[in-house]
Amino acid sequence: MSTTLQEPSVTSHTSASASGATSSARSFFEENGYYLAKGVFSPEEMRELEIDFDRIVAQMNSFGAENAVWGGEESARVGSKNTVIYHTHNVQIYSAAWLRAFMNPRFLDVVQELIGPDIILHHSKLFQKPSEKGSPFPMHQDWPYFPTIKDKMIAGIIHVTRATDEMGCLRVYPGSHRLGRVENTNGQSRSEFLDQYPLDGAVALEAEPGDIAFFHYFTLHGSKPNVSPHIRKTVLTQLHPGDDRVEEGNRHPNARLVLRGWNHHSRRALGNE
Ligand SMILES: O=C(O)CCC(=O)C(=O)O
Repeated sequence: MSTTLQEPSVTSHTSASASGATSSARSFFEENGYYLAKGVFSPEEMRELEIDFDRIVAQMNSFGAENAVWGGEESARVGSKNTVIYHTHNVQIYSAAWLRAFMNPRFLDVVQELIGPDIILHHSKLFQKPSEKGSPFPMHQDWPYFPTIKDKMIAGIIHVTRATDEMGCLRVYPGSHRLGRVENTNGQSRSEFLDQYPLDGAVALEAEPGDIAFFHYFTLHGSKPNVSPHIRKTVLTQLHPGDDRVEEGNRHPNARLVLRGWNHHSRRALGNE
């Protein structure tokens, strides 16, 4: 497939403060398929949240946490051998502080700017990329994992620690959300299409604690291994507007948490699930 994507530039990105230029957030997001919101949470708030982050990882380990490194050829090609990543879905089932973070008005104001006033948390996901050996993610689109009827799903990665390129920060191809649904792009099976989008050619979104990297679920994204002496800690939120919903029969964990506004698709049967 031929594309009209702009030339990638490593470690360049546009940013805006949570309080200031949010009106430009939507236009930047619509143009580029991603948006890095700077300083949404304060350093103090992140220090508090990091305590619960570490507690979640310790609790997972006490139950025998497994290495959640992706299998498959694509993952091996980007250096996943002998790497480790700790992961759990839905941190809000562990920690009230994290649930409060998802309800934080500063967070929701930015999300509202991007997807409107009805905000549903589909799921959240903790990732700890250990120092020296933190696993990479091959380039992929997210839609194959939880396709929705209106394709309005986005992710917002909340940075608990700094994430530099050496630490395996998120990398994106600006404008790739315009590709729409491309088959076989989940990043876990061999894809000639994804060969056109190597990790090296993507823009690295380096971030500080409290920054949030938002991206559309069509946006091609991935990350390199963490080869630094520092641990990379993030919590990803997967969000959609209240007039969208995942397609019938999708088996991915779905929290259906209404963070703001209304879920127009809720019905009695879902309440019983
Ligand atoms: O956190 C990262 O480095 C990437 C995560 C990711 O691509 C995903 O969960 O879909």
